Amino acid sequence: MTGDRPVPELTVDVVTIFPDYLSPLYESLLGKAIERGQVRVGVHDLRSWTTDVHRSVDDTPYGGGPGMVMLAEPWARALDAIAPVNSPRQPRLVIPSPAGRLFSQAVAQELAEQPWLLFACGRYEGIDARVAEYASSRMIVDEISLGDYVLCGGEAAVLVIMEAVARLVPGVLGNELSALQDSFTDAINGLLEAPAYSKPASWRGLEVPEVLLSGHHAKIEKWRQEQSRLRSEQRRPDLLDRQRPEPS
Ligand code: JFB
Repeated sequence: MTGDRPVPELTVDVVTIFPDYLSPLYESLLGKAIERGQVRVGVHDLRSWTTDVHRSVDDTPYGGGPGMVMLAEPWARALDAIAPVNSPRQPRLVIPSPAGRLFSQAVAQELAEQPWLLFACGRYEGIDARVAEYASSRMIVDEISLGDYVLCGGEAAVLVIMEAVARLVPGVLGNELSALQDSFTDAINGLLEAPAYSKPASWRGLEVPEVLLSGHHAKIEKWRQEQSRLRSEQRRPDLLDRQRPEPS
């Protein structure tokens, strides 16, 4: 026995005041990758870096206004403990925020190429803005928004981001090909996928489109491309505007 373990391709640290919220990270795809030693996950309670008896993590906002703001000092102590100031190895710091750049498949791809991601989950009205400024002197800081709706904190965003990222990490996804073929990543298309069907061919009076049962691969491919275009026109016309022009 050598005791050799596979070197993780991806390390993920998450700082939050709700560590239990991140338990889904240990399930499914990522859970299997953790078992195989390809991914390392650390979830940390921000309150362990507080110093007062009340373990305070928030206070009122300067300039007034509703709600509370997360204190800079516990965050700085957390960052310094997880990624020491003089260490040459630094994570990409991802801060979910309604004011971040919009998350997309391209951003997921970019994050999947990083060896180490550190997520900072805010609550209340967010984290004192100086924390991002402080961290940016030694690590790349990425403020990311999932979309134009308001969440109560960064935890749910981390779960979404990690689900999108994990399946792009080589060796993490079981089916290596499907990550490349599906919606948004399809290099040829950039459109929505055609609808999918499984057995039985006839179900409660509803039929699978005949062509899919034909075994005629060229016809099936043509049908799927038509469906892809139709669906995109109906549901996501914005995707057609980004189409590569057809050769004339
Ligand atoms: C993320 C968050 C809050 C400021 C803060 C921390 N797409 C998204 N919407 N909302 C968030 C998000 C992402 N990613 C988000 C982190 C925090 C929301 N809040 C609450 C609400 C309003 N203004 C605190």
